[in-house]
Amino acid sequence: MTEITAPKSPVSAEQFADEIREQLKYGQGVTVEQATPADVYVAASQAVRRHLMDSWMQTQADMVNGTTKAVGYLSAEFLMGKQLRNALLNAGLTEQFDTAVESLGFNYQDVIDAEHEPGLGNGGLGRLAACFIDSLASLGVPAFGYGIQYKYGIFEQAFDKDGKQIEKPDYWLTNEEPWGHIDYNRSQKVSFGGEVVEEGGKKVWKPAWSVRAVPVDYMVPGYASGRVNTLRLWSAKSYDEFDLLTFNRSEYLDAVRPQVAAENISKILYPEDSTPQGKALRLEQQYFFVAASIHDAIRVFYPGQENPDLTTFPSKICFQLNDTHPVIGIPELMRVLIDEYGYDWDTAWGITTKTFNYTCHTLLPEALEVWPASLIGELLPRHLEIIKQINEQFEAELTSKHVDSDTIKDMAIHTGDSVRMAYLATYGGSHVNGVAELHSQLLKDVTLKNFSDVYPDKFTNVTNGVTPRRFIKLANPRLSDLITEGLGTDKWLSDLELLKGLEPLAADDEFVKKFAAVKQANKVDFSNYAKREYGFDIDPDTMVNTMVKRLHEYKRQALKILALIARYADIKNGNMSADEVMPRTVVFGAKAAPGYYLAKMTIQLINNVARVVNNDPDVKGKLSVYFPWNYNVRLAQHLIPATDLDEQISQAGKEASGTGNMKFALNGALTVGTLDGANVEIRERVGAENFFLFGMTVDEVDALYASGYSPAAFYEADPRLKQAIDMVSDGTFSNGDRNAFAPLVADWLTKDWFMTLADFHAYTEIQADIEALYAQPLEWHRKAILNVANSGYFSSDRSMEDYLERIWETGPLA
Ligand code: 26V
Repeated sequence: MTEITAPKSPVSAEQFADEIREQLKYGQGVTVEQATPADVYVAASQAVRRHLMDSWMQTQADMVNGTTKAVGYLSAEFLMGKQLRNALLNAGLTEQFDTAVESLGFNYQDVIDAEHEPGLGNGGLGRLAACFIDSLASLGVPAFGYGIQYKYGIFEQAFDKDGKQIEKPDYWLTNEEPWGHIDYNRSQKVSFGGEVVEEGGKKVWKPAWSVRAVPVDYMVPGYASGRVNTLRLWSAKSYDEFDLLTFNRSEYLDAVRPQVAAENISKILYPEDSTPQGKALRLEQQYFFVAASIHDAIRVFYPGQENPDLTTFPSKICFQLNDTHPVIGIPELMRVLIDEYGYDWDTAWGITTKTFNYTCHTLLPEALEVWPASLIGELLPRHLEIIKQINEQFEAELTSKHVDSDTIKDMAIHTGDSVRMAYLATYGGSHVNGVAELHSQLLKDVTLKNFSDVYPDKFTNVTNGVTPRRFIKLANPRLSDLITEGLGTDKWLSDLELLKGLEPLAADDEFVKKFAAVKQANKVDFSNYAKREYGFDIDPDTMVNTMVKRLHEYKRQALKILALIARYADIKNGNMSADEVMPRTVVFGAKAAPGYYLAKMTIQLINNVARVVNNDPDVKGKLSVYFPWNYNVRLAQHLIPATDLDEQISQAGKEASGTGNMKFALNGALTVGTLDGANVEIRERVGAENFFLFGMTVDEVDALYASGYSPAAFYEADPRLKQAIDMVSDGTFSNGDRNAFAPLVADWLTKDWFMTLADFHAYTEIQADIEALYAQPLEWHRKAILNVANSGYFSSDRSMEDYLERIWETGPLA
């Protein structure tokens, strides 16, 4: 007997159909006959929201009235993905929905497809935030996600006829958006600019202009917890009235700053995900959502109190800083406590440092935000003063700890015209964590070494995780059913370590065959999806080999494409006999930051390699390459379950964690990867024999740099590499144009900052192992099962437990 514990609402399909009908009538004013799938989507969403409403209100009440500390996850990005299926799952209404919608005369997939995915994030960092709030709700921990409701999310990617990326605005709010509740009555005023004056011995900030931060609330339903938390995304609105105060000081232009300027603040998500550009608007965005959130938390936890005792604030809520983006919250809380509530500096500092914790998500030095002090001074003059004072206190503290003066200089939070946000976050909070063991170690040893020497106890690790609800249950229903059958229970969905119970089944040929059949059916599904959405002809009987992630040099899509070209040349030149070639379909998905020249050129190269390879009869049936445009959460949910082999091939020491790697392992793909980020831990858990490891280690990378890396030497030494690069420069993939990819080739041969050429040989060597295993399907799938069975650790529920224990010191509501 299989034990089923998934939430199941007592509401019948007929009742739910009536609710949808009613919602269509009273919400949208259409009859079922008039309704489109998009109407039904809105109506069904509103209906399911009603089912979650009591739990939502109860959770808020229990949070405010109880004594359990809440978590405020401050993040500039929440990459939520589509909401309807997830809400139905957690409300226990999935089956009723499917039946109800069909009974109303609609295809349920059409209704699901009518939802436009909110792309309010760039990649891993934003998706992680979404997984984390899902897990907090599922654990019953009171939490807010605090962020920005951008009007335009991450751009929609298209390719032009030459295979170049073009970016189109993603206006995701064109159609009615049933999930966000705009709560005008709980707006916050956020101010900017102006000056600081002394009044009666006190510093008083006289801002020049203000915007209204309007909260848009999204339900975050937990799985089987009966709890519903809130994602509160702030939207900027202008105040229609003049700011009379400013106006009287005759700063006429400031006072009438056009409405658009105010509303620009939440207009668009910045599409760079590694190189901060130091743009004023981005700093405005950061301050905007953080200031609104801090005031909101005070309003929520001290309702109606004129003079709240804010020394208790750290026992009500702790704020997690998702990377440096919300770090301006540290001086903001200081300002609020001192200027608005009259606390002295030391009391304010005690409250602030207890309230904040910081997660670092990178190892690339250029991704650590540094703001020009002059810009902060212009936009937030009072905050700059506070930052300077924090820095003075910090330097005095270091001196008293006998840190030498050179080191103190290196550690300065404010120096010259720079404010280093990572340093401010490290000093101004209680804990700092990296996102995988290797990453946390490198933070301590390299990136934040001085800080870890002085404050060793602040540093900890929490390895990332992903939510099994979205990335297994919703994305891969076939595998979910098989897991439940294999384990005899569906409890693994809230306790993912139970997957361990599948381990013995890897030795059971019957189970392995069922597992293989699931993968095959997913591949057929994906092939149909790719045909429908992209016009691709993917052969589901080939190995599906996927590389999906942002396009960045350090992630080394170039390594994959060069190896692919080498393989193409081998087949074409007859270096491999037909039966030696394991047919492969390589699938790429990646967006490049619009201003990232080499990344965009890499996209163009991949598209052109795909064009040439896919049209060459000599390799037909052996090798094909597809690059579905606009990789997003929806595409991930289709592609990951259909993948046999996943690529995690970043240069060692560069990928902080990766979370795609976890999603693939949990869906029964094998990984080819380097010892980087969470790959290290995945390999440890699934077993070295079930992971295709290649490439230099962090130490080897460092040693090669130190000895003077010459990519040209690798080019000369490896004829296959040489040929692959030569084919890029001789016009093979650019209709004879020898210049098309010249900048890319020049970079490989002279700089190759991430040592693609140095790892090329090892990467091509490991392919033989991969193909030898794939030629034995039963053995391949056995290993895939062992990946699933041993990846339970990578649930974001476990990540949340680790944060709760090591950092937040709180837990579920009673
Ligand atoms: C930086 C910037 C800078 C300027 C404007 C926009 C923007 C947006 C995001 C970022 C942060 C980049 C850091 C990041 O995304 N890190 C990724 O975090 C994942 C979750 O922890 C992790 O799995 C990836 O390895 C890591 O690259």
